[in-house]
Amino acid sequence: MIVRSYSGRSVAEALEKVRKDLGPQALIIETRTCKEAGLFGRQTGYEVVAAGEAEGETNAAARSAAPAPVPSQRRPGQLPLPRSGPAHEASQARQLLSAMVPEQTVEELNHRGDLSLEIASIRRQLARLACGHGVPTDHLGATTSQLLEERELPAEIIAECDEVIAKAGGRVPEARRSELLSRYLAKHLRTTAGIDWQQNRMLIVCGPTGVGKTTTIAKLAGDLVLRHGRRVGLVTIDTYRVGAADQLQAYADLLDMPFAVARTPAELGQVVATMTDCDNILVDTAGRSPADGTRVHELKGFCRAVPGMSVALTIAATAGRAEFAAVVERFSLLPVEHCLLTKLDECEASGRLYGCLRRHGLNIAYCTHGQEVPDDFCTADAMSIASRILAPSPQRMSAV
Ligand SMILES: Nc1nc2c(ncn2[C@@H]2O[C@H](COP(=O)(O)OP(=O)(O)O)[C@@H](O)[C@H]2O)c(=O)[nH]1
Ligand SMILES: [Mg+2]
Repeated sequence: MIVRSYSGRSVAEALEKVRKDLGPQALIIETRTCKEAGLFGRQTGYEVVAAGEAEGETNAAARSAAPAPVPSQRRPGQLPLPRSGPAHEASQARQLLSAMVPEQTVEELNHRGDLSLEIASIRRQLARLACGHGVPTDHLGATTSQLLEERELPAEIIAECDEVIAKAGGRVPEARRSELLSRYLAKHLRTTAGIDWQQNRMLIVCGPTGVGKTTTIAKLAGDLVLRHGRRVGLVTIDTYRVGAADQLQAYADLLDMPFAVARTPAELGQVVATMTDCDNILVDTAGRSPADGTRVHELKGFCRAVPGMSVALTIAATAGRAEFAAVVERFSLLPVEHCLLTKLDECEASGRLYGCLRRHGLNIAYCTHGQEVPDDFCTADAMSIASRILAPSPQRMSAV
């Protein structure tokens, strides 16, 4: 196994050199931009670091030189004990990479344009881990990297933050680093700063039990009536839990709004048809556990019962990674357009939350940050979500 570096004016050009020299099965370890003086005048160039078999190295020889297979008793994700030597590091990286991500060959990467840069960046970070270097944090400094780890920001995003600071070099004063990182992190979140209530006349609010669906509907209704002067009707299809309808009815009475219960999709259609004088109709649902596929399926019937019904998924900011993924997966049966993020006030692992939101690419419309109706609620803002990760101490969301 040999590791070499190739440069070109584009990634494709550098990859072509890799392919010619090491063949199509070469493993790309790193792709980076470079602006070295005299290399390409003022243009940005690309450098690709690739590993492959040396000329004359037979498959048999390569096999005999290969590291011993990973012992089966090693837990998934656990790294092999570090040994030294560049050749060993390269093969170690290769072993880990092939276990974690499907190998990309030069030919494949040639067809993937920008994606190749992203894949190479992930590989670079994994290779560092494999070689015992850990997450790169040299440029972030100990205090910031410790804070990001405490807030459970995923390792690959910490590495990105390190690169952001590295690229900025000495140009950003210490005091503005947090802002720079928050801006970078915010850029990768999808927020819609509320819902366009002219376009989305009816909204059905779904999500797991106890995440705050009913409370959030009351907050939305309060905002629509008190701040936007719209006439709102409330409907619940939550007939599973004793007292569930009473909870929403109490809010409807308080805000002087029409209220109805619908037991079936057909009833929902009828009820909505009677609320012609309402500018907006908000529909509450019973909580569905992510494991309860049948009930989520039932919800599909309600979502389809009325043409033009928009769907919002409510997720608690306190959900762990696995729970978050399970909720998104289960509710993807429904045509979800908006995300309502609740309980931000209870979320300490703001980095973990950020990782989940970014990974699942949800359109976050509103955030809630307390039990008070209608106050503890605001339109979603990517910068406020991102800046929580770098705030010196747990920060309370303030209403926008
Ligand atoms: N801390 C906090 N609690 C909330 C928030 N939203 C709702 N809750 C509480 O979560 C609990 C469940 O709320 P509920 O609306 O009944 O949840 P549902 O089962 O999804 O309808 C109640 O005690 C709410 O007061 C929030 O943003 N922050
Ligand atoms: Mg409820």
